[in-house]
Amino acid sequence: MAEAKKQSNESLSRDLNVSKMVIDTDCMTLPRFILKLQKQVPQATGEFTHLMVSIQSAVKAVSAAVRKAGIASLHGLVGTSNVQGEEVKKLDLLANELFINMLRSSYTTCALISEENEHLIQIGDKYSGKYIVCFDPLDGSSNIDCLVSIGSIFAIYKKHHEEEKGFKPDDYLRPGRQLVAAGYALYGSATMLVLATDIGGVNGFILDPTVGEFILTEPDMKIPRKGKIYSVNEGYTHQWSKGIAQYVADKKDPAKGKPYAARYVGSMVADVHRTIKYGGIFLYPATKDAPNGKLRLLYEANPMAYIIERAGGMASTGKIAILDVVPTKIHERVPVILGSALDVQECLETSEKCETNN
Ligand code: P6P
Repeated sequence: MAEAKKQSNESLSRDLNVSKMVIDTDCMTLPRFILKLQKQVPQATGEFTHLMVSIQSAVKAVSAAVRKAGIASLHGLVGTSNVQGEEVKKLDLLANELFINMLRSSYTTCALISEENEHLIQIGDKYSGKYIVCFDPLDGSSNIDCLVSIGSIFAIYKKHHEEEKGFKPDDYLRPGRQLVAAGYALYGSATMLVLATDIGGVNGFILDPTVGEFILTEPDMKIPRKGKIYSVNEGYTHQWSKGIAQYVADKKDPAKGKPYAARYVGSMVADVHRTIKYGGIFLYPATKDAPNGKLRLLYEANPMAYIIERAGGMASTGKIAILDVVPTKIHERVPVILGSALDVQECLETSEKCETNN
C-alpha cells in the first residue's frame, strides 16, 4: 500500500512539475506585507493598511487601463464616445479619477493633492481620515502614445493632530522628511509597485496578472554606492549652471576616468527605478527658463527622495537635501539631483568648486 502511495505522490509531483505550474502557496502579497508591518506597531489602527490596499486597487486599475491604451489609440478611440455613449477618457484623467475615488472611499484620508488638480481636494467629514496623500496619477503621460514606460507616484503624510477634525496647511506644507510612506508604480514590461515606509525599508512588488496580486520580488532594495550611468536631458545643457554643465561634461571625459553611459527615458519613474537598480545619477537641474527646475516637490521629488534615501542613496536640490525643503505651495517645483550617494556627492562637490572658482 505504502509503495502504491509513494508512486502516486511521485506521479503527482511529476505532473505538477511537467505543467511547470509551480504555485507559491506562501507568497508574500502586498496586503500581507503591510499587515506584517502593522503588527510591528502596537498603536496601529489598521488605517494605513486600508489606505495601501486602496492605493493598490488604483494602481491595478491604472495598469489595466495603460495596457489597453495602446489598443484604444490603435483604433483612434481616445477622445471619442464608445457604443454606450461614454467618453473614452484620456489616460491621465482616468488615472486621476481612479486614484481620487479609491483614496476617498478608503475612509483614511482628509486631503488629496494631485498633479492633475489645481487645488487641494478636501475629503468631507463622512469619509475623513488622518492621512494626506500627494500623488501624480500618471507621470510621463506624454510617453503613452509611443508605449514608453510610465508610472504613478505617491507620498503619504499623517496629519499632526489625529484627534482633531479636518486638517491645516502645516499638515501638508511640511518637509518630505516627515512622510510616513512613499512609493511608485512602474507600468513597464511588467507592473511593479515599489514602497518605502519608515519601518519597512524599500520593497518591490510585481503584479502577477494570473493571481491579480502584487507579490514581493525585491525585498529590502538598496541602491549601489556608486554607478556608471548618468541620466539627464542634455537638450538643456546651454541653460544649466556652470557647475552642473561641468559635472556632466566630466562624466563623458575619458581624461576624467572611464566615461559613464547616458540613459534618459524622459519618464521619471522609469529613470529613477533604473537608477535604484543599477546605480548612477538622475538629474533634472535648474535652468535659466526654469530656475526651480521642472519636477514638483510634493508628488515627484519628495516621494522619490524618500525612497532613494531609504535605499541608501542621496537626493539634493543642489543646495539642500530635497527632504528638508519646506514647501510654500502645493505645486512647488524643485531642482532634482538623486541617485547613488557617491555620484550625488561628486556632483555637488564639482558644482560647488566650479561656482567658487567663477
Ligand atoms: P523633459 C514627464 O513629463 C516628467 O514630468 C517626468 O516624468 C520626467 O522626468 C520629466 O518630465 C521629463 O522632462 O523636459 O526632459 O521632457
